[in-house]
Amino acid sequence: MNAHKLRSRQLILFFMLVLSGFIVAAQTTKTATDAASGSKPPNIILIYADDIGYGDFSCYGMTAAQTPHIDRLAQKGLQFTSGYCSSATCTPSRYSMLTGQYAWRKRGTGILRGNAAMIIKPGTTTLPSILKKAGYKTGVVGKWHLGLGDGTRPLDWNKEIKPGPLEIGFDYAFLMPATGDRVPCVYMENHNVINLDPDDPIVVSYGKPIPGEPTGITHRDTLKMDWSRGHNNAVINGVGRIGHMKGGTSALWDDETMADEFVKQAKAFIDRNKKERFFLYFATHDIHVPRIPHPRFVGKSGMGPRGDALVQFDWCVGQLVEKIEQLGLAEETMIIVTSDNGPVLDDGYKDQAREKLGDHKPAGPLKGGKYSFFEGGTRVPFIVAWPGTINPGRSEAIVSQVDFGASFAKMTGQTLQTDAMPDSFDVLDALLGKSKIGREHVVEHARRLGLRKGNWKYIEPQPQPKTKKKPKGKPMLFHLNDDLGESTNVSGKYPKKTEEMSQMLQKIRRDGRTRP
Ligand code: NG6
Ligand code: CA
Repeated sequence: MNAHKLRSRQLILFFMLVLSGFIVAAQTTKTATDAASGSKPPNIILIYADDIGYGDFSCYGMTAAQTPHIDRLAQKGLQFTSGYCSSATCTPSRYSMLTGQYAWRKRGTGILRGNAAMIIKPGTTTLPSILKKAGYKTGVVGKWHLGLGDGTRPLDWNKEIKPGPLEIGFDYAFLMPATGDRVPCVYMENHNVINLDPDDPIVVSYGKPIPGEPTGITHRDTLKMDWSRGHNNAVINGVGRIGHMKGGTSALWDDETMADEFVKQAKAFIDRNKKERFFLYFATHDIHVPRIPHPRFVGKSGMGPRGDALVQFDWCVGQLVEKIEQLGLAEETMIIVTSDNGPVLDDGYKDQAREKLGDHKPAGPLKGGKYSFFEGGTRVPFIVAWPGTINPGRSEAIVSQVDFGASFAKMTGQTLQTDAMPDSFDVLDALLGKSKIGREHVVEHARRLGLRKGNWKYIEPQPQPKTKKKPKGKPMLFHLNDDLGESTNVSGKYPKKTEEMSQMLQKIRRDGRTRP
């Protein structure tokens, strides 16, 4: 063999080595993705209930009515007893879940009006943007309530509206823009209101009434469901709402068929994307007020509209599970069911939620509910099912919805940048039932902040106006093992523990982040 031939052989060998190196590297990356979960990352359906409490499903102790579809899902999956949303109301919980940042860190993330600007800036790392990066088709169907548009000018509902979900990581959106009790009472698909007649444009006002339009005050005796507080501006479909609205008659939603519509749109999204990996954020209106379920659910719970809306929610869950099973995707799909905040009875309409409650305890053994810094405000039902991968059972691990971002980044083989999702922890092993330990602590947010660490729960004293020197009121401390119902404040008995928790919460505030 001459020197030239030898050199070219050496060269070929060298290239083969380099090439095999690449193949090994590529395989390592792929296995890294797979190794995180033990198998290929699944489709994800995140079913997000509105105002459903810790005790509102039969698998979480409700006996007054049954939620068979949710129970079946829970039997196939992991049922968490310490699963949290981040705040005791809707907008901040949704903000935290999608951005991985506690909402109380950011101004303007309280309950939004129906014409508010979007509070998540395009360019922010979000739950959908993480999954989109991993190749998922991402969609949102249902309640948004995170604002729309950039706030530079008032929203014009008759034109294209941007930015919205499509600008922060979703490929598709079918929305109720704010809440069921807020105008405009129309559906949007991607950037536009649907079924709108240009000759009957939508006018929305969150200030003055619109002259000539009926309101819940002027036409109170015509209402299908009377209001108890607020909810007396525009009358849409015989129900008083928050905010004034005129026009858009052909685009108005129908309250009774809203759940059916969302299920239909969710199924269509799944059908369109069944051959690829998809993430569906399915945010129901149920069981928020006004509670006007379809007639086929009326009377089914024996607890009036609130209970009937719960039965309707259970039906929605059953529909999506069935769809996935029909497509043969059960073992490739993770389904999560959880809620945006704790339960409430009278939330502004006379719908007999209290009168017909009987013995049912919407927050189960917990104290408080929606708007509350006690456990009932933010500890919510939390079910994660992925047949074939997650072993069925119960988990006491502390997990929060704010963790979905970091956990699913891990599941799809991604590393979050340091400044992204500052409060999102990777608790994937806990979500998959491989670990009994989730996060060490979680901040609970209502009017004040609470901190749960292990089985201790601390609630800060009422913040005082800046002019006063020292905060008035007392901090609260509970030991949840002995006192899950937060009935006995033991801060006097454990002053050191109280101080330690207070310091810790102050540090969490100061640091601007909790993820290392
Ligand atoms: C309150 C509303 C309540 C509900 C809540 C938001 C009144 C009197 N109360 O201001 O009905 O809409 O806001 O709920 O108007 S949430 O689940 O979207 O946070
Ligand atoms: Ca809510």
